[in-house]
Amino acid sequence: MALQVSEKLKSLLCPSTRVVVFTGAGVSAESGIATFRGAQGIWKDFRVEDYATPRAFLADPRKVWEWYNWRRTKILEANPNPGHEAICEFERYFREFTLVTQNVDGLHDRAGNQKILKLHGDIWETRCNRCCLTLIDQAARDEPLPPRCSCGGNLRPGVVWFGEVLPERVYNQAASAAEKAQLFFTVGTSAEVYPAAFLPSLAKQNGSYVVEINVERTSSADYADELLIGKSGEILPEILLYLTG
Ligand code: BJW
Ligand code: ZN
Repeated sequence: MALQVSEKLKSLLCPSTRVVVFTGAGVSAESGIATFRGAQGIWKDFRVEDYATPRAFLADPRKVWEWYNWRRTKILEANPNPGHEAICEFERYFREFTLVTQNVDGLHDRAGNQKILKLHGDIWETRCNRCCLTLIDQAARDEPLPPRCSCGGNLRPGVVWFGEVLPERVYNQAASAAEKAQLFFTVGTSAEVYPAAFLPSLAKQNGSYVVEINVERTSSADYADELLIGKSGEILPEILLYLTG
């Protein structure tokens, strides 16, 4: 059956609407990348404290790198899905469009989005703990692990761990886009991790029409104007059918 969307949402699907799409791990689930929370989530098998904090990296950088290498390999085996592709079409269609993602997998880049605000960094970046030199990798890192920078510091994955601040400029740009948005999609995120999770409510407080796309209700559903329950790889392509012109 065709997706049912409100008249209000249909009226907003025109090129002049200011749109933000805010994504989380659920968008990549149909590409075969595990989400973090829930029954099949990464945190069921790997404790946050052992892999995704600065303290974990200091305690055992080799273990953390082996985990990121495993995740990099999984991501290389995956491809963008129809949800990523639809979001790329949105960027082409809406004149003022902002993609804000919590995902580090690079699948939005591979789908073709040109401008992406990455709140939690990028798994393909490698950064020196000491001198902040940043490199872009194409694959898992070879031995020795942890890799070393020429300055003698340890290189680390360029992602944002718990207890670390988000890249300030990126977050400010995302917050500003959320404040100005007329239509805000929150897609495939549990909206449990802050400060990213403030964005949908920030948009709502500033008058945006908030649409949640998720396989289940999340805490964002309490204030979303419209809930589209289902897989993002199915719902987003159906929304494309309503774009005019
Ligand atoms: C589908 C689907 C399909 C499935 N279609 N949908 C304010 C209040 C409370 C706590 C805090 C606060 N401010 C800060 C905190 C602490 C902390 C935090 O938020 N803790 C909470 C968990 C309680 N935040 C931080 O530490 C952040 N830093 C910070 O605040 O700095 C300031 C500061 C510093 C020092 C002291 C004090 C303050 C940093 C957060 C970094 C998060 N990093 C991670 C790991 C990234 C690297 C990596 O990948 O290795 O980011 S954690 C992980 O969660 C990852 C994600 O980006 C993030 C969000 O997860 P996401 O994307 O929502 O995934 P899931 O799995 O949760 O949800 C998937 C959803 O998809 C589900 O809803 C499914 O139903 C759905 N779904 N299939 C559609 N096919
Ligand atoms: Zn260095």
